[in-house]
Amino acid sequence: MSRCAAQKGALSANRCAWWRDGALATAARAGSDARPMARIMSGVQPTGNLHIGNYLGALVNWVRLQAEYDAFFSIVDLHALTQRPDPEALRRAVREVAIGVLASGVDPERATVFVQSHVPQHTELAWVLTCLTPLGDLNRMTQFKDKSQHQPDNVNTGLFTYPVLQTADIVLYRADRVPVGEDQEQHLELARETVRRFNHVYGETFPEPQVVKSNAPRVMGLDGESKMSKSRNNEIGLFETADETMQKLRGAKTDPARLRKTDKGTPEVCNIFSYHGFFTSESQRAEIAAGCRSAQLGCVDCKKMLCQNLEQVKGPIRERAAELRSKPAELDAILAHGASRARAEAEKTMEMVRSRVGLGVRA
Ligand code: AQP
Repeated sequence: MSRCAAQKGALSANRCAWWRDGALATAARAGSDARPMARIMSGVQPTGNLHIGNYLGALVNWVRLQAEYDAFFSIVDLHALTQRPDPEALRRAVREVAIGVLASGVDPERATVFVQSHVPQHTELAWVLTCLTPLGDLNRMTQFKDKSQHQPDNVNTGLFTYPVLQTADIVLYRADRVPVGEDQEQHLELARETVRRFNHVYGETFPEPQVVKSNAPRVMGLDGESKMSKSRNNEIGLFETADETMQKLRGAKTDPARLRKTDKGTPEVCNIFSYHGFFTSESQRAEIAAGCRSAQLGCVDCKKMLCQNLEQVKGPIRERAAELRSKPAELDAILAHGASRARAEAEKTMEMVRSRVGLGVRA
């Protein structure tokens, strides 16, 4: 049985053929190898604890897409070096993020889950692409400007060339699609431009990766001012207990008009109500909105409801994570298997790239 049929058992033969034909056509156009399924690639940085922004903006999508695509998901530790983490903390974060990815439902039997630095071809390709990327293109990247402000004492070159490494991450696997949050769309546009430039200079090599938009492209942080981030101390952690979350929610901003419980509010301007949009049923949301407008429902009660609903999602993830943590050898085996498959695919690409750009001995 083909991998396509085996993995997508429930899908009809026609649908399977559609995927295969689409992927073959893309591969033929790009001059790459024939593949039975279209491919996606995405990554997450081990820069701290995963939060509900990462979960809603990325992981939910990954779990959905792994059934439809040949999926490559990476814990991008080389990117995390741009924040100069403590070495032990980085090693720990790599494992914790991998655990979070798996506990959220990514299935290593379906998707290739691996650590970026276990595949040295990422840095090799990044250098080739660096030499093709105009300085002006990187100067326009807003994430570089944001991060430079956020870490003014460590504005390193890696932070500046981050989108080039990200492009290498994607094209190394000749990915057709890339699921990302809104914050990464500018980088994706740069990746597409780089692919066009490479194909123009050296001949058709890579497919142009398309963005797969998430249903939660930008989840705001608890400060209500910037997007939820691992490194901004404004997150609701994916592994937090209900008590820990409630502790954070108590201090979180709501509608500024609601200074007292008797003040009437506007749910649409409340950051907490925006989280209800992801975790609360429509009927309960309607009740909360009415209670807020009429001042029948206080902010603390609204936060308690959110905490309960969050726990419905976080509780099972926390349990699966605890189980994975108790079996470190199993996690090592999953990551070793993922790295081995990723390296094999990456090397196929690099053989082609080296030959096209004039490195090594021509076959
Ligand atoms: N707040 C968010 N809302 C929606 N999606 C988000 N993502 C991150 N934050 C949000 C998505 O999660 C994936 C992995 O992100 P990342 O770890 O590679 O880098 P990031 O976007 O820089 O995430 P953080 O949490 O903000 O990390 P730090 O603080 O280290 O910079 C991506 O698909 C991203 O879109």
